[in-house]
Amino acid sequence: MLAELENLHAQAVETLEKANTTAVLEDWHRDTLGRRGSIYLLTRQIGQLSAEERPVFGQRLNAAKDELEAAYEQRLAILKAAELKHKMASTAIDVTLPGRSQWRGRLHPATRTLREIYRIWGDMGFQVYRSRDVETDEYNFELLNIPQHHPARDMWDTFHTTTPGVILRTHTSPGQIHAMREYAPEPIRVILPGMCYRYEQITARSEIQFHQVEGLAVGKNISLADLKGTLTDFARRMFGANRKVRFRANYFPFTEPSAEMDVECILCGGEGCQVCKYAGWLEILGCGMVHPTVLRNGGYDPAVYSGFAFGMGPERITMLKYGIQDIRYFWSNDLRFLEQF
Ligand code: FA5
Repeated sequence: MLAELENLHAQAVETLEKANTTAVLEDWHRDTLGRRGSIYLLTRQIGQLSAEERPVFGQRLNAAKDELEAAYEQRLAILKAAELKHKMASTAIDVTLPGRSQWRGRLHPATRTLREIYRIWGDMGFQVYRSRDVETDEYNFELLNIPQHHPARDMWDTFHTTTPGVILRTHTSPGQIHAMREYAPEPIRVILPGMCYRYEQITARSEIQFHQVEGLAVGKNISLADLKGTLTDFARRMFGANRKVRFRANYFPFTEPSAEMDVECILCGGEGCQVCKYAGWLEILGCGMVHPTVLRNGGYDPAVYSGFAFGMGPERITMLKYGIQDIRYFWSNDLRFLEQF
């Protein structure tokens, strides 16, 4: 049995030296000195020895255990140090490397224009009034003086929901009625921004969804001169101090008289270019004095109150400002386009 002990001891020393990771070393400890380990199992056989052999064997066994335990501790310290060194080397941070720049998001070009529009109208005392995207036929058309079968409905074909009479708004003008009904008979100065939807052919200048910013001022003694002056001031603040504007007569069922406002072409300064189709002018909005029927529908007496309203398209304005040739870029989610702003 003593020979067996010496043999196991020699084997254990040999395998210990080969253990090259702490995990392997732990296995070695379990298989050698653990409660089911080869050395430990020998202790159980002591009972088979004679009384004289027992102390000799016991002494040698304890000495062998102590030797192996010490060798194990020593090896463990070496392996742990090596593993720590390796870990530190592989996760080291090179503080001399140049930093990686952060990827920064940016605002959508339409959002930038919208915010600029809010700021300008805010400076002129207009508040933002939010109104719903899903509207009733009544608000989108009828209360705006566009009854069923009115030919003007052809200009604003829309998307219908499964609920009869509930549609996606074709313009922000129904918000005029909501605002008037909320504020009447107080004076109003609001802008109503939001998404509009039209069932029409998509072209380089027309999308099926686009923003509009509506404007509404209602009070006593508001005249066409106020409309012209306010919108001219807006154009100057938006496009530059010396920008010329002109008003052309137009027709909208909810304003009387109605007009469209053009600004001198932003790109060529009125000389004539591809963007303004050599006209020197660009149309940016529709406007007019609020129709008496609409005032009445909003809760104001048209004999006492008057008002002006306008509706502009921020995407079209953005196209003019940056020389963008196609409106479809706005909602196509192409980063090559969006990253230019
Ligand atoms: C209207 O929608 C009127 N509600 C505007 C108005 C308000 C007039 C208040 C008088 C008083 P119009 O259909 O022209 O009018 O649209 C107004 C603006 O919305 C246009 O000048 C244009 O800039 C933008 N717009 C209209 N249709 C589209 C489209 N399909 N794609 C992108 N922009 C559009």
